[in-house]
Amino acid sequence: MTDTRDLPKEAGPSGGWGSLRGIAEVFGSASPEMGALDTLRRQNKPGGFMCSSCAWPKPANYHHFEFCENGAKRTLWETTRDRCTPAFWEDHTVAELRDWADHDLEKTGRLTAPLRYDAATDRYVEVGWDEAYADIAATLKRLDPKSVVFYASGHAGLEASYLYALLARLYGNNNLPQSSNMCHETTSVGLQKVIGSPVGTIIWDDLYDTDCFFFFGQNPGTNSPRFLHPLKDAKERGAKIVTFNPIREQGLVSFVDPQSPYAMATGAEVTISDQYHQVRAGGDVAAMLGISKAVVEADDDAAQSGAPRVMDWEFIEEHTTGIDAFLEVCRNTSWSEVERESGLTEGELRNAAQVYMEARAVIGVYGMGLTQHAHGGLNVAMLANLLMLRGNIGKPGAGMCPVRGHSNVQGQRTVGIAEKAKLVPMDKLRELFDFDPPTEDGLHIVDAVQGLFAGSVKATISLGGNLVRAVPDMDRMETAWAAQELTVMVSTKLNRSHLFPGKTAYILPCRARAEKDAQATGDQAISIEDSFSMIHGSIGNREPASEQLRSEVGIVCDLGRALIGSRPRLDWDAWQGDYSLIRDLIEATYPDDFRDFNGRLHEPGGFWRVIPARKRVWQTESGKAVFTAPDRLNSVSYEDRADLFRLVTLRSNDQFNTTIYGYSDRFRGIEGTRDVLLMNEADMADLGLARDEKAALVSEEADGRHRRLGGLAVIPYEIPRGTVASYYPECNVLISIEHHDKISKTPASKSIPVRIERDGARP
Ligand SMILES: Nc1nc2c(c(=O)[nH]1)N[C@H]1C(S)=C(S)[C@@H](COP(=O)(O)OP(=O)(O)OC[C@H]3O[C@@H](n4cnc5c(=O)[nH]c(N)nc54)[C@H](O)[C@@H]3O)O[C@H]1N2
Ligand SMILES: Nc1nc2c(c(=O)[nH]1)N[C@H]1C(S)=C(S)[C@@H](COP(=O)(O)OP(=O)(O)OC[C@H]3O[C@@H](n4cnc5c(=O)[nH]c(N)nc54)[C@H](O)[C@@H]3O)O[C@H]1N2
Ligand SMILES: [Mo]
Repeated sequence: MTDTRDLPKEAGPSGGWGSLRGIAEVFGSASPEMGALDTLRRQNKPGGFMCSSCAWPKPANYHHFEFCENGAKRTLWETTRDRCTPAFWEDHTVAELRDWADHDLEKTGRLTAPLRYDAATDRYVEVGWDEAYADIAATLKRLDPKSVVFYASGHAGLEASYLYALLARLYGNNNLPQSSNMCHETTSVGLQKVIGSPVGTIIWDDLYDTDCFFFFGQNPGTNSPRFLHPLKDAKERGAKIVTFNPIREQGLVSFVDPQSPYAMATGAEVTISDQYHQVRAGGDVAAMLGISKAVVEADDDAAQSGAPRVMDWEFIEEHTTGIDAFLEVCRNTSWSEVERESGLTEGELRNAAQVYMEARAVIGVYGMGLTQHAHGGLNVAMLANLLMLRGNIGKPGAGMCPVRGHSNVQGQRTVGIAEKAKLVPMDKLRELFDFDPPTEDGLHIVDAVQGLFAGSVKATISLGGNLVRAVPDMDRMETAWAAQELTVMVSTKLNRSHLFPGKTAYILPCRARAEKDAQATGDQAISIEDSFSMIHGSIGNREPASEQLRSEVGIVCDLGRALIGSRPRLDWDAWQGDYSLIRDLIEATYPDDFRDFNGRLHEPGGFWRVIPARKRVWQTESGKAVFTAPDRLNSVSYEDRADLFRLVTLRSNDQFNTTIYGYSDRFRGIEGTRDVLLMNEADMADLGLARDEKAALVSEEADGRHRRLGGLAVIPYEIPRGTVASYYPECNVLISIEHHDKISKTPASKSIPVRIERDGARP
C-alpha cells in the first residue's frame, strides 16, 4: 500500500492550473470559433447543452462553470474553425491517408458535405444527400437483412437512437451492437445477473450521503473529471476513499479545485485516496475476496464474543441468496493465495477491510479496470458481494456506481439499441408501428467482427464511432471492413474507419451536440441519459459547421424514408420536423421510465428513470440479490508464466477514445509521444531493458496467431511487477477478438497476455 501523503509531486495534482493550461492548449490548437467560451458556459446546465464527452451526471446545483478540462477539450474539438471540405480530397488519396496518425485525421476539421468513395481515383467525392440515400437504400434492399449491422457509438441522443433501433427492426434485424459491448456490457449482463439491474444504483445525493468510496479500475481524473468535485467535498467532510488500481492515477491521488479561487491562489490540494493499493492487473477478485475474508472473520469473532455483528444479517437474510457458499470460499481461501493473486499483502487488505467495516455507507465505483477482463463478470459480482456483506446496496449513500463512457451510451440501450431481443418491448413496437419486429437475437460487436472476418457481415451502418480502430484484431479488421458491400458512417470528423471503404461507401456528416438543430417546426432539443439514469434535455445554439450538415435524427429519418417508406404509422416527416413527437413515442414504448417526458425534459439535474434495485426490488431469477462464490482468484484466462506479462491498455488525458486531441498525458508525466511501454524497473532490469530503449510486445493470445507491436519506448514506472501498460487504440493489434469476458463478451483489453522483446539495436 502507498500512503498517498508521501507521493512525489512532480506530476502535480489533478485539476488546478494544469487543467486550465490543458484547456488553453486545446483552445490554441483546435482553432475554436468565436463564442466558444459562451458555449462552454452553457455546458451541462438546464436549458443548455449536455457535454458530448463522458456520461458523468449533471447536478441540479451546478457550478458557474459546469465543465471540466476534458469536457472543454471535447467542445472545442467540435467547435473548431477547421474544415475538412470536399476540396481536401483533391490533394489526398485514401491510401495515402492510411499513413496519417489518428490525431492528424481528425485535425483536418469538421466534415462539411456528404461524400461517396470513388474507387477509380481512390478519393471521396461530394454527393447530394438524396442521391446518397437512394443508393444506400437500393444497396440495402439487395442484401439479406441478417448480413447488415447497425452500430451506434453512444454519441447520438435518445430521439435519434430510438428511431435508429426502430429502423433496423423495420428493415429486418436486431443487429444493433453498441460501443458498450466493448466497455460496460459486463455491467449490463453481470450486474443484471446478481442484483437484477443492468445499470448502477446510486443517484447524485448519495455522493453527499456516503462516508466511504471504494474505487476499482476507474480513472476519474481523466475520464470523468467532474467526479473530482464530489470526491473533494466528501474528503472535506471526513469520508474515506480506498483505491485499487495497478497505476497510481493522479486524479485519485490529489486534486486542486479549479473552480475555487482560494484553492487556485494557494495551490491548496486535497488528498483523494486514503489508501492506494496497486493491485496486479487481473488481481481484483483476490483483493475483494481478501477484504471479504477479513470482514467474515470479524463477524465470526463478534458472533463468538456476543459483540454486535459486523455483517448486515437482516439484509442478507431478507434480500439475498447464496451467502453460505460465499462464506465457505472466504473461510477456505488462504491468505497466501490471496496475496499471490492480488499482489497485495494481508496487512494491506486488512487495512482496507477496516475502513470498509467502519463506514456506515459505502459506494463501490468501478470502470474498465474491472469490466475489460476475461472474467470481468466475476469482478463485478465480487464487488456486489463485498457491498452486500454490510447491506451497502439500496440504502442512502451506498450502492453500485459503474461509471459509464459515452455521454448517452446508457440511454441508447434504454431506448432499444440492443442486440438482445428480450431487452426490447417488441409487443409495444408491433402495436405502435404496425409491423412484426424480428424476434431473433442480433449480433453483439464480437459476433459482428467475427461475421466480418467470415464474410457473413456484408454491410455496416455506423451512427458515430470509429469501429475499425476501436475493436480487437485491428489489422484483420481493416481488411475485412474494406471487403464489405456497403459502409455508411454518420460522422463529425474524419477517422481511420473511413479509410477502408466498402465497395459502396458513404460518409454522412452530422451536426454536433453544441450546434443548433433547426427543423420544420423550429429549433429542436434532444435528450440523453447519464450514468445515474437521469434524463436531461440538451439544446445546441451554435451555427452548424456547414449549411449542408444534417442532424442525427434527420439522417435516421431520411434513411427511414428511403429504405422503408412512409406509412400512416411511420411518419418520418413529422418526426423529423418535431422531436417532441419522438419523445411521445419513447414514452408510449417505455411508460414507466419516461412518464411526462416532454414535460420533464429540462428539469434541473435531470429526471430519474426508476431503478428497482435501488429500492431493494431485485429483478433476478430468484427475486433476490445473489452472492456469487468465486471459482477462481483472478480475472484472466491464462496461467502465470515467467516470461508472460499482463498488458493493460490505457487512455491518456489527451484523448477521447480513438479521438486523439494531442500527445500530453500530463498526469502520468508522458509528453510528446504515445508510443511508450510502462514497466516496473525490476522487470526492466530482468529483461536488460534501459529507459527509452525500444521494445516490442508480442501477443500470446490463445489462438496462437502472430500479433506484434514494436517501436515502444520503455519507461520505468511505478506499476506492479508482471503488469505493463501502453495506450489504446494503438495496442488493439495485439488483442484477439476471441479474448473476451465469458458472460458478456466484453473484449479483455485490460489483461492481454504479452511477451516483451527488444526492438532493434541498443541505443
Ligand atoms: N477524457 C476522456 N474521457 C472519457 C473517455 C476518454 O477516452 N477520454 N472514454 C469514455 C469511455 S467510452 C469510457 S468506457 C470511460 C472509461 O473510463 P475508465 O473506466 O476510467 O477506463 P480506462 O481509462 O480505460 O481504465 C480505467 C483504469 O483501470 C485501471 N486498470 C487497468 N487494469 C486494471 C485491473 O486489472 N484492476 C484494477 N483495479 N484497475 C485496472 C487503469 O490503470 C485505469 O486507471 O471513459 C469515458 N470518458
Ligand atoms: N484496447 C482497448 N480497446 C478499446 C477500449 C480500451 O479501453 N482498450 N475501450 C473500448 C471502449 S470503452 C469504447 S466505448 C470503444 C469506443 O470506440 P469508438 O466507437 O471508436 O469511439 P468514438 O469516440 O465514438 O469514435 C470517434 C468518432 O466518432 C465520431 N463522432 C464524434 N462525435 C460525434 C457525434 O456527435 N455524432 C456522430 N454521429 N459521430 C460523432 C467522429 O467522427 C470520431 O472520429 O473503444 C473500445 N476499445
Ligand atoms: Mo466506453
